[in-house]
Amino acid sequence: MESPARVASALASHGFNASREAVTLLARAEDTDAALALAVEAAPEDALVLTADHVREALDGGTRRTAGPADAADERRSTPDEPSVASAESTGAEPPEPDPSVSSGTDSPKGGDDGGGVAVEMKGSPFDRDPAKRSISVAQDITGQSTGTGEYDDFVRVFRDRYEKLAGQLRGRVNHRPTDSLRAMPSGGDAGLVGMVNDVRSTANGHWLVELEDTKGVFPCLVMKDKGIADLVDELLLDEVIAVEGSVSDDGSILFVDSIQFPEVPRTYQPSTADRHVRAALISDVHVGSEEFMADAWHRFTDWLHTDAAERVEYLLIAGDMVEGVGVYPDQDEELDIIDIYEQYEAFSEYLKEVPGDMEILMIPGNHDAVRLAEPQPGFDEELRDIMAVHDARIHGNPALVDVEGVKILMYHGVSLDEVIAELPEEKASYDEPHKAMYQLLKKRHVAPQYGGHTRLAPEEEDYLVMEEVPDVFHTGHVHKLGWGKYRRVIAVNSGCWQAQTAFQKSVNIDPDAGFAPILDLDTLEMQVHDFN
Ligand code: D5M
Ligand code: FE
Ligand code: ZN
Repeated sequence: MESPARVASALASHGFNASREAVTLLARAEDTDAALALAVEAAPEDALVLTADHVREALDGGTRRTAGPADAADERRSTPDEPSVASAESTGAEPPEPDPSVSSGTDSPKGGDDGGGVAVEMKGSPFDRDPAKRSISVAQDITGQSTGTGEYDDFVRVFRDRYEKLAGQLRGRVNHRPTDSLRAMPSGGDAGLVGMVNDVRSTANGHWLVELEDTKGVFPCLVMKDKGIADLVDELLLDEVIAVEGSVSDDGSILFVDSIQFPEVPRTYQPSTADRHVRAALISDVHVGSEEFMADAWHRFTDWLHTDAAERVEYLLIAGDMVEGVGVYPDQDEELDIIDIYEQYEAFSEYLKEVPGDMEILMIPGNHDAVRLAEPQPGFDEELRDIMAVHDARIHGNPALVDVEGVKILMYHGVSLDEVIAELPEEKASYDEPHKAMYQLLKKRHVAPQYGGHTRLAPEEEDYLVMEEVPDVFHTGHVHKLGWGKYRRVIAVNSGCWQAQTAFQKSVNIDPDAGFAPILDLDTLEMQVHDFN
């Protein structure tokens, strides 16, 4: 059989978004190129999507319609080459795919009976891939809303908004006293404070002094080393918002901390699920244009998307770094395969054409993409959208909160993960377990708490980086490591990449997980990772 991905790509270059069945029919034709030419020739001029019916009509010349109602006729393949499945969540393997594809096994092209050499078999399919059943919408996205000018006042406003939003989540849990009233407490006593972490330093005796800031001022809070909560201090990042409780010294100058609270995902959080068996592929970091972009693994992935095994995979979510970009890191040009940024997007668009035309694609930018680096990053501009117009992919900003059939997926590229991993102890966040770094972000209810290091911030009307809602799924990339797990029932997945190790990564010992596609069941929230190496 011809590579379905190649067929899809060829159809796309004729302007057709093709359904998976259409592609499979053509890929299985005896002479795929001839069949392709026939289908393209015969398809109605105004058809945007080339359907299996169009292909059948073209190949049969309208004379050999064997299967029942046209819409139900659906080509199936048996025993697709299933790539190896890395592993499933600890809860066990994913529920066995109902295997309605069980074809009669006579799925080789019949060939030659009508002189065209492009005859195909048709069988009914119980699958229902009705796009009308899909629903995907975006709840939060900076795209088109950016107003920030980068003035001092904008920064003040965005940090105030962060404080307000996160303090709102914490205030009900402690007896919050503003910093000015703490200072005025006549003879100390118990009190709580909700504040933004302004500074963390150790004292001469090995205790921790955490300075918290609210809208009235800053207040020193002392965490004693033997308090049992001292290891939480390890998790603190500057500019995150926490609550503390304890007792204020008699002179009102310091708060002795008994407990520390994070905004958190509620322990009882119950994620929502889709009402039908449908799946989404969650990937990121394609890096087209880099010499290390793994085109072969990509072809295997997109070929797989055309098989029965991927039947239920109806969504493709890409969390940034579509292309390698230019001038992102020193000496990056030495490893560029394509040096022009627009040509990189053109090439990316070609690779995207291999994806079945009947899948919904949604993407957000990353730090290698041609949008502003400061977060929140708006979605691609018109010029880039035009280049990537295939599939009508949905293009949103970074981060974006997306509702896919009732499942709230927070997509964020993940630049802050470098920071979380650098700041926190190894067991709490590391490149080998990137999902644990994501747990920290969930706990802090902010995708990029610490400002001023790796993470660049664009001050906007409000802080778009706060997780106001708890997502059901948190999807990031950037660190090029694969890792997933559950944090209080929220799925955190960092999706690896499609770029082999670069010279820089080699120099710092980053060993990327490339060529994997995490596939998420939207009805059970089970994860399965497919290896396309
Ligand atoms: O980043 C991929 C990963 O590698 C991410 O963890 C940052 C790190 N990285 C890659 N190149 C560099 C350079 N030159 N300096 C610092 N950190 C780097 P990505 O943004 O996808 O390339
Ligand atoms: Fe990347
Ligand atoms: Zn990145």
